Amino acid sequence: MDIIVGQKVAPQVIFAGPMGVGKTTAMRAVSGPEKVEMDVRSLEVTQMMRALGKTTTTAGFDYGECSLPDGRQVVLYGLPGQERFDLMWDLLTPGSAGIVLWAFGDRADGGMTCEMWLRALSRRQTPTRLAVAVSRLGEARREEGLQGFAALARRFHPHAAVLAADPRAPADVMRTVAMVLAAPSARFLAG
Ligand SMILES: Nc1nc2c(ncn2[C@@H]2O[C@H](COP(=O)(O)OP(=O)(O)OP(=O)(O)O)[C@@H](O)[C@H]2O)c(=O)[nH]1
Ligand SMILES: [Mg+2]
Repeated sequence: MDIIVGQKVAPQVIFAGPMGVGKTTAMRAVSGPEKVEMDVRSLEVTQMMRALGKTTTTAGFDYGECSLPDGRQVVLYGLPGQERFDLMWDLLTPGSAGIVLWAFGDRADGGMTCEMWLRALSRRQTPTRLAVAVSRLGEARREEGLQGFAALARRFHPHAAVLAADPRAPADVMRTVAMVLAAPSARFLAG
């Protein structure tokens, strides 16, 4: 199949969230061969990137197509996490059926960064579905951690689904995509 970026043959789900959280990783975990990546070598390698062994960053967007276990086809777009590429955020979010916001569950500033993203996504005027996928939440503090992210997410979206997910695990990513598509659509709130 030829790739026609922007085709409307399937619901489109956006992967959003901060740099290094795992948007490109999640895309790779579930996409078939029809995918596009726009990662470039990062000039700046932060301490966090070094710890992750991450040397590239998405400068445009990721595009992938995945088949859910029930056979539905979904088109996935991954946004660049760095704010200097935020033109892509406003370009890609308006047409989507749902947004998965990936968040760091293991960082002190994880909630604050998630709030910054929710505020940026709330620029979208039309209703959409939202799921907040929290990565790196250890088993011990999973419930407590998810409650905090759920309270935050609902300030910005009345029907946000909130779950723990590992972007490296195909089953987790599939579940996240299925959950966002099952969630009710609504307009973003001012927060
Ligand atoms: N230890 C650990 N590493 C993870 C986890 N999730 C993702 N990673 C790693 O974190 C890195 C994420 O990198 P990317 O997928 O490029 O991140 P991104 O969100 O696309 O980043 P930008 O495109 O730069 O915004 C990868 O090296 C993953 O293997 C996790 O739950 N635990
Ligand atoms: Mg990326």
